[in-house]
Amino acid sequence: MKIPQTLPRMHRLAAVGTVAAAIFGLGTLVGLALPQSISQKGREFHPGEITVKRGDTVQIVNDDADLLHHAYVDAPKFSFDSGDQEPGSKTNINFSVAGDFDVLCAIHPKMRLVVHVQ
Ligand SMILES: [Cu+2]
Repeated sequence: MKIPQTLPRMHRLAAVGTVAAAIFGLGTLVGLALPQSISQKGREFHPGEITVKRGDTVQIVNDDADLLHHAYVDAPKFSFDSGDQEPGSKTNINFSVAGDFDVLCAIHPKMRLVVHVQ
C-alpha cells in the first residue's frame, strides 16, 4: 500500500497506523490457521499437554540440537508415526479424530505429550 508523501505528517502517521492495524488483523487471522507448535527439548515435549479442535494440525519441532526423536501415536482410533525426527526438523500431525491421545517418543520412553482433540 502506497502512502502519498504529499499528505500532512499527522495524516501520514494515521495512514501508517491503519496499515499496521490491517497487517496485525491479517496476522491474527492467519494465526488461527497456523498449526499449534510443540517443542521437543531436553527429552521433553513443551508444553506437555494441549487442547485442539478436530481437524487441527499440531506441529512438533525437534529443538534438541543433537538428539533424534521419533513421535508416534498408537491408539485404537488414531495412529501416527513420524519416523526419525532429525534435530531441527518439523513434523505435522493432523488430528482428524476427537479424543484424548498420547504422543510418545519411540527413542525416549519418558517423553509424553497429551493431546485433547475436541
Ligand atoms: Cu525423544
